[in-house]
Amino acid sequence: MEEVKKTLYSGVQPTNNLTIGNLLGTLRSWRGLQEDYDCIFAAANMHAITVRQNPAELRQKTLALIALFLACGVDPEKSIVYVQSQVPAHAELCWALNTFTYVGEMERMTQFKDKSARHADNINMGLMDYPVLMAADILLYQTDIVPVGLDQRQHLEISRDIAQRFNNVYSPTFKVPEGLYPKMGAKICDLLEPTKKMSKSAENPNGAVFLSDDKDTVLRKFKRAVTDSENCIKYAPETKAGVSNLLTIYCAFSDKSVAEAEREFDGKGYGDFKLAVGEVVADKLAPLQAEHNRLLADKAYLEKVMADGAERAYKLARKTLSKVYKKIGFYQV
Ligand code: AQP
Repeated sequence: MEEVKKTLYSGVQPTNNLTIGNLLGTLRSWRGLQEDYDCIFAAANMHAITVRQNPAELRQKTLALIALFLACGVDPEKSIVYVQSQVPAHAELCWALNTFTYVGEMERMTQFKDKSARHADNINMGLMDYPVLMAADILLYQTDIVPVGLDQRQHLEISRDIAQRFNNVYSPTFKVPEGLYPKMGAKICDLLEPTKKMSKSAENPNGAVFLSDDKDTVLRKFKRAVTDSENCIKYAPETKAGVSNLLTIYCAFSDKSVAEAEREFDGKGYGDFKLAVGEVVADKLAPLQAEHNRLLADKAYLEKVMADGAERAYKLARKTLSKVYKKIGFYQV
């Protein structure tokens, strides 16, 4: 008998340029997870428009993100790779789930508060509704597991709450998903402000290492990374945020433990340490960049992957939506 695998869902917004935070927080685990789960990976372009985007750029970045998924080892024959807006059920389920979500809890979301402060001229309803759309993304596919960075934990908790509320009012309809956070790299911080998360839309691009950065740029950014005046390479996130962040990045990219890295740099200065971190990151990014560029040159193939993925996702999503519509009392076509 064929083994029934659990379903895994994750998405990334096609905004700005992706950082090593996005890679370590979620993307790089995807290749291996495909072996154990039925995976669905989305370019979350409906989430992206909660902040104003240039249309041509959004289209280009969406295609580039699909290429990046594949460059990271996602196999479109095994996993579903698609663009969120090509499956209308996301918007439809989001609307229904809005009626199970309270304004007060959306106002308390950390990301909403951060993004409202950064985009004070455009605090739109979509920005506030972001977690409900994310709940719809996950719940539509009867997802068991959601691999994400720690910044998304609060949103995942809300997805679970919404699923449970709906299930309690009607009858079991949605699976209640679990988060999967990487052991190393669940929260990569900004190189210049190491108590804040590294973000693709960072105000100062020198604080973020982009997946497209060339070796010189990577080395320069690590050289300027904020540390402290102790000249001691130890992992202590509470008191040595900068050094601890660099150690995390080093360990995640070199597959070494923190203890091994601390021993390796025992007695060395921050200059040598930062250079070593920069080298390991740049060396790991180079083949990824080459594969990404190779894939980007084949637009027809990428569009085919998107079309096939959308078709497969559409069928699964429709099944759940139809179940929901039946329970809430909607006529269906
Ligand atoms: N600094 C980070 N450390 C670890 N994981 C991270 N993720 C994001 N930043 C870090 C994880 O990357 C995935 C995709 O993120 P997203 O595209 O949904 O956007 P985000 O979480 O809002 O990330 P950014 O970089 O801050 O994007 P912008 O600036 O566009 O809002 C998620 O799994 C996330 O946890």
